[in-house]
Amino acid sequence: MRLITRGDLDGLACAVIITHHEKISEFLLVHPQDVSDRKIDVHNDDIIANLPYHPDCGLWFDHHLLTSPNRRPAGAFKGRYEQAPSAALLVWEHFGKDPRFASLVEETNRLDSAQLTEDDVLRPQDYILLGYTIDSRTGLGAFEVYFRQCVEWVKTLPIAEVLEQPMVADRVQRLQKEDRNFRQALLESSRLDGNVVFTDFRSEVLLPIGNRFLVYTLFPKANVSVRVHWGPDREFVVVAVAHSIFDRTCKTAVGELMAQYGGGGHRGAGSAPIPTSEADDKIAEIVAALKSVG
Ligand SMILES: [Mn+2]
Repeated sequence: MRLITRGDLDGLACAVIITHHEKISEFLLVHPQDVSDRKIDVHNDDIIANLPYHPDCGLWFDHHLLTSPNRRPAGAFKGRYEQAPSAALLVWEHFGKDPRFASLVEETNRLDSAQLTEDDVLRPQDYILLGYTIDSRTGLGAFEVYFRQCVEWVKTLPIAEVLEQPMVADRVQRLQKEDRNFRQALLESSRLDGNVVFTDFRSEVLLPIGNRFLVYTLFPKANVSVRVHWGPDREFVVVAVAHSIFDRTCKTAVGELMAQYGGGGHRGAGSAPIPTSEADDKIAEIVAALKSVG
């Protein structure tokens, strides 16, 4: 029996709980699009968690919005699908709510649904901090080894001891350094325009990376962010828009706004690829729309 999941804290928590209850011979970490596009070979005893539905699987758990009809199960399926703060919560409930995983699930809920405090962004602790280290940008091969290790540690050790493992501590250190650089880059490339914090990373040779919520701690007066950077080979400009997780007053349905520009998303976040020649006009339009709706 294999577990097919996503490489984030929610996927990790699902893996911890599922492997505690079922004999899993192999983990597969995959991108959600590859499941939707049916690029993954799925067997009838596979468990899929925190990913879109695949008709060949044996058990399925997910909580993400089903955006395309091809992701919808045609009839009955085994497992659980509903809107919830995390897939781990559904998995935990399905397997009888083992109290030893209660705080793992609670913290996974908070991170996966971005119900975070400023401290969770600036001084993250425990499972939230571990969650930030689960990041596939460091190269997939090494990442899979790390993910598997974390599953074993989280199953057997208290979270304080998980964070003391050299592999984890090393990633935490790297994250902290990355966040310092990211903060600098954000401050240099961002400005507040009414309720909008606008960040233009087009002049950066390498796209700065770091905690995506950091911008809302630096610009607490903004209720929405617009971030602009180059797409691959500078063929187009990517505009990414997201509601602030601290000031939740933004009234714009972001996915719908982005759909007008050939992109998409959900209510709180979305993005669109904009042709380079039209970029400045379209970006100005998007910012104006966000300011007028408020
Ligand atoms: Mn999730």
